[in-house]
Amino acid sequence: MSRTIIVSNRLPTKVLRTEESLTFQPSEGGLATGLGSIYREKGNVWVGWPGLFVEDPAEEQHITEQLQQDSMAPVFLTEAEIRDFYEGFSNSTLWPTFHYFSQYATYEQAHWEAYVAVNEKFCQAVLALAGPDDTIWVHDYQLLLLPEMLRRARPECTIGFFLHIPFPSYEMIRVLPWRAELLQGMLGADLIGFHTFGYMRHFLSAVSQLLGYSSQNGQIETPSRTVLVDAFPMGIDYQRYETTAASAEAKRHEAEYREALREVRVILSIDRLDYTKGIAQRLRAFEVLLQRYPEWREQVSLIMLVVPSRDQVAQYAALKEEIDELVGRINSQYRTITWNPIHYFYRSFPLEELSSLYRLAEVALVTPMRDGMNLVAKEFIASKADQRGVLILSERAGAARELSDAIIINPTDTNQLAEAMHEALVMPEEEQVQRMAALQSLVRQYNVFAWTKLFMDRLQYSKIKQLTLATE
Ligand code: GDG
Repeated sequence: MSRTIIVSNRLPTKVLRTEESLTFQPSEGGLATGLGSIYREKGNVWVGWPGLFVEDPAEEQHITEQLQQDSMAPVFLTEAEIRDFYEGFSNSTLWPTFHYFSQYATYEQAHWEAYVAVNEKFCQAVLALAGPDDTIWVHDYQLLLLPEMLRRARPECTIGFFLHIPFPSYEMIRVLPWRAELLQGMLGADLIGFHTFGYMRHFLSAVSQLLGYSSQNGQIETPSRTVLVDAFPMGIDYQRYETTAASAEAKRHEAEYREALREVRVILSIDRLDYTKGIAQRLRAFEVLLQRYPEWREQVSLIMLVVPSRDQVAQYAALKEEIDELVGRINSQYRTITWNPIHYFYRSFPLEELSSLYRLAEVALVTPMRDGMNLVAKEFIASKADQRGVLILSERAGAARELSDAIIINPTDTNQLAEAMHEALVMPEEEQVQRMAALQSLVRQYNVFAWTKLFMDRLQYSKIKQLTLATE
């Protein structure tokens, strides 16, 4: 019987070490939910790093056995590997380059070597499990070389690859010293998926200009094989957000917050700490709103959640300081005894509280400089039972391709963003409902389960096509 193997940098369960014991904490992330129904099926497995360093072989054995019971296979990484492969090549070379922040990118040979070695380590872990007829679905920018490594060892396997971040223009990719190896690595797959057609077009162009392989209708001819490329915009577990937002607990939290805020209207902002998310620009735009429209002072507050992330990387620490300063400056200038312009939280919240904030907010600001998709935009939409509320969305988030009923803005245009906030705050209810209803029907239909099925169906199709071409 053929099986499906999911591979990603992190497992959908995080293992934490406390003083005397280990805890296994399942992730609530979108990917874990979407692929949950696949990897838990009999015989299937998810391969990835469990999130902690292990030196004791007995402990390694214990963790492996525990994870195995829930269809997971760990790849253990050392501290040096996390430093050079993860913080180094993945997050200091690929992440900035793929998000058009090349000024932040470093090009270290040692980081590249660690990246190759860790992709090889993942390859060995998958090969220990994979038979010749199996289907392997590899995820994201940390594992760009893995499809080709697997292909060499298992030529008959069905291999899919999905990139969760943008694929940038050829002009960005050509800067990377290891550009050809990275593209060749991805081309080991039978099917390569992106969030949008724009990213797919950039990929086809890079492959053609750097490797000389032509393509037609999303089908690349390499000297040895045909590779299909397509767009699969990722969705969320709509029902989960809808139900959680309607739960008694979410309503209770909302009532509590409402009481504390009195009549003040709420604009919401939720992100991981990342320079790609446009957090500082958003704060400046909120300041412009307060300057230009004094009537909103004491009437509107910005609730801003920033979830700690990658604070070992220098630019992230600097961004944190910039945000602290901006919030401090704006609050000290405009606050009154009874009103706080910005409520800023640097920590993560449980889902029920997140849902109550989605309920509470009249406006959501999702204004990244670049974002592969952005799931916060979709979660806000799913949480709006009464269909009131306005989404302000950056034209450079993948989600903007689908969510055209949002107010679409250019996140570097501070004036436009401030005007969009004003427009959202005065938007008639009828228009809000009209827009939100359209957004909801789209996000409900193209949920994460539809996304998974679409990709898996297309992957099986790509293999059948490959076999037909081979016998012709
Ligand atoms: C990458 C790509 C692409 C946030 N704060 C809390 C919390 N969150 C959850 C949100 C959302 C998730 O984190 C963030 O997902 P995004 O899609 O917005 O962004 P990335 O983490 O950068 O993800 C992105 C995604 O992959 C999928 O392909 O869309 O473009 O960069 O689900 O709700 N969750 C909880 N508490 C918080 O405080 N529980």
